Amino acid sequence: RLVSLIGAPTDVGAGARGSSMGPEALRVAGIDTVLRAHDIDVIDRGNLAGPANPWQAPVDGYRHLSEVAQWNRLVHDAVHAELVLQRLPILLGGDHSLGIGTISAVARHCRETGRKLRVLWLDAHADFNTNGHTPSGNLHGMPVSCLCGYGPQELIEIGGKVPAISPRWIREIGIRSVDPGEKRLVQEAGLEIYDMRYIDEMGMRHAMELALATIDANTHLHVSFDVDFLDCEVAPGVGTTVRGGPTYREAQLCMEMIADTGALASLDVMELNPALDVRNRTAEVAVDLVESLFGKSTLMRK
Ligand code: DIR
Ligand code: MN
Ligand code: MN
Ligand code: MN
Repeated sequence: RLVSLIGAPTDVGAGARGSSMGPEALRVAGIDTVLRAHDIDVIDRGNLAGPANPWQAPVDGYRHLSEVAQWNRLVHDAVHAELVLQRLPILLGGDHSLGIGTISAVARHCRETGRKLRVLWLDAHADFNTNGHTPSGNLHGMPVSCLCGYGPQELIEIGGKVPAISPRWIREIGIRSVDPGEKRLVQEAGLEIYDMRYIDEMGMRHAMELALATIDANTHLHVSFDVDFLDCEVAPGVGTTVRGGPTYREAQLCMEMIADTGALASLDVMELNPALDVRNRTAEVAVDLVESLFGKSTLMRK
């Protein structure tokens, strides 16, 4: 298998500074070495170079809209180029607003190649705000709504088609923080959400069985992994921790079940914030989970 690492060192979409150091922390934790140990051909493309963080207040409910758009155009082009080369892109974030760039590229490539797209959004947050609902103006709270066509023109049109994706292609897992107006939006859009209550009651296994149920041989599976998906005891190095997330083992099971589909074709690792981490522990956990996504298992798999 062929994998390309793309660093996007920015925090322009976030409310805390520091996710701009995420790509290097994932490299320090050995993401390339770990993948190579699984017989994967890994190329590290280095980092994209976008605008600096001007650290300004929101305008019309959006903070740093033009910087977020510039970063996402760079990400879109870089991710699409890897897909054309038939390589599996791993976007090393960077804040989660960059999911607009990766997923718009993946959706475009699926249109061009006639593949079916499924997006697994692993997150504590639904990331479905609009400028009228956001409590913060931070665009990392809006990538899913932008991809579904609700958002500013310069973000929703990045993939060349509006909307870039249908809400029916998305499965959100691990959700436990949704803002008041955002709750109504996800309901209206009909997003399929396996929140923490569902996982508590039914178990990660059942949630993932349903979330993966419509994947077939022609499916491109994109995983957008916001590291704050994990319980903050396991993963303190993120800007917006929310208590009560999946345990280490629940997260491993989630990744192992995704690996078993054999459909994983692109990946984001987002929101890692080394400035808030403890001796790079969160980066190491993230790399460990990525290893499971690429087929690490305790015993021989049947
Ligand atoms: C909150 C926090 N829902 C907001 N969002 C995210 O500001 O929109 N934190 N994505 O990671
Ligand atoms: Mn293409
Ligand atoms: Mn989040
Ligand atoms: Mn997120």
